[in-house]
Amino acid sequence: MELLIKDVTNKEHVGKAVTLRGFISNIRKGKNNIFFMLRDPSGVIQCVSHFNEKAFPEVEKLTRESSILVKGNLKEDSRAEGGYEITIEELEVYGLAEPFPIKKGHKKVFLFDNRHLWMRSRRVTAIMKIRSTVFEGIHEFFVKNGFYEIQSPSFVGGSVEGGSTLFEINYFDKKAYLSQSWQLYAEAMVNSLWKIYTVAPSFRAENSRTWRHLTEFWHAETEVAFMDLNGIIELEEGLIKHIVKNVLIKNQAELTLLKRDQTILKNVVENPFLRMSYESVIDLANKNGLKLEYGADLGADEERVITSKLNVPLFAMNYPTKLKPFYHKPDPKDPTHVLCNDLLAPEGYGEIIGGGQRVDDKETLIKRIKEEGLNPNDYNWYVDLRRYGAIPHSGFGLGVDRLVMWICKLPHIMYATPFPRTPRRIYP
Ligand code: NSS
Repeated sequence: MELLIKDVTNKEHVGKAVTLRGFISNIRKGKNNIFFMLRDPSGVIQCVSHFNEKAFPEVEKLTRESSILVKGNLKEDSRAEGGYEITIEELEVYGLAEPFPIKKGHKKVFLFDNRHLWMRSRRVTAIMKIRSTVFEGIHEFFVKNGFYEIQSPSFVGGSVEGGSTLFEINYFDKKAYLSQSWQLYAEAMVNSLWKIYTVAPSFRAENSRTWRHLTEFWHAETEVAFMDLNGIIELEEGLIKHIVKNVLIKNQAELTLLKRDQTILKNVVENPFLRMSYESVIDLANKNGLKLEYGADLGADEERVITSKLNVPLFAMNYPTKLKPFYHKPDPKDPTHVLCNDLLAPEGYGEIIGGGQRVDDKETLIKRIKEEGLNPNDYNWYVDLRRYGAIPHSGFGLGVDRLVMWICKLPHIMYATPFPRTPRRIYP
């Protein structure tokens, strides 16, 4: 079995020959020896070759980011990072690297232009490991709770989240769009499967260019039959708690490397989330210095102010109907508001989830579609779902990149995703 650095850096292997593959992350050539750090997905280890013992002409040619196989004797060395060192006995070079373009102190644009190389840095690797735990946690949570995983198409004929962020594409002789959300299809599939989820990319032609918008983002969505707004809020809270708990258990090394203060993450796992009506959220914003009127929409800037002093997430509930898409169910007690929620992450991050209860009667749905200036005929199949045995149902969508950004406390969503897509960036 092939071993990684984490598997061999223990007392059991000291004094024995170990074989490792990896990349050279740091190299120092002296008169009598060469030291370098070998890096693999699990960590780094110092390797040394003393010229007086056994000469390796290949060693002298090694460069930063060359890929190699090393065989040598493992010993403890308290001066080396990680506490161990390998004295090289055999060496094989897979690829000798040209001078590596990435050095300390580069600006953001240069780093994202070289994202394919920058990926190898320890910081980016740590973020991607946390991201992996987040995806694992999503699947684990839904599977454990008896959900079916099911997919919807990415080529679609209409909008879910408003026309302004639709990506239009040529689809032979027709117009088509890239999916903004699986939701409308989920509402069809929920009638047979009752508890469903998906994890897939969604697309938005967002020109807002904020620190939290991508044009392609990963969307974890769920839809549940016979569930109301309160039920879906509990499900959201359970999911976020499960994911954050998993990260705290599995990613201590990465959170430490990122210097992430874990107090709030622990709070999130241990304490109930806050719940507030839209109006109370506006009041809270105004207490914190904003001057918002009832009816104002909340964007990145407003949510930053609202959440910057929170230490658990906040459910902002029951928004005015005109602020939300047609599929939200108007509150029977006050139809000027809908049974929706946005989950706002603390520490200034704001919305990570949007969801709520769906319109379940045909007349209201057609009326709401028209009010949004859309043509009900384009949504015939969706209206059908209210013609043939409509049921109460609810769902939500979690922006996974936004969640990773908050968990890692990153300054921009681009850092949270491997190869970010924004209005300005499609390379590499
Ligand atoms: O537009 S949402 O608020 N809601 C929906 O798409 C619903 N149709 C989901 C559902 O009920 N099945 O988007 C959901 C989340 C939102 O809270 C963000 O966290 C994320 O998706 N989102 C984004 N992340 C990154 N970039 C962009 N542009 C983006 N847009 C939404």
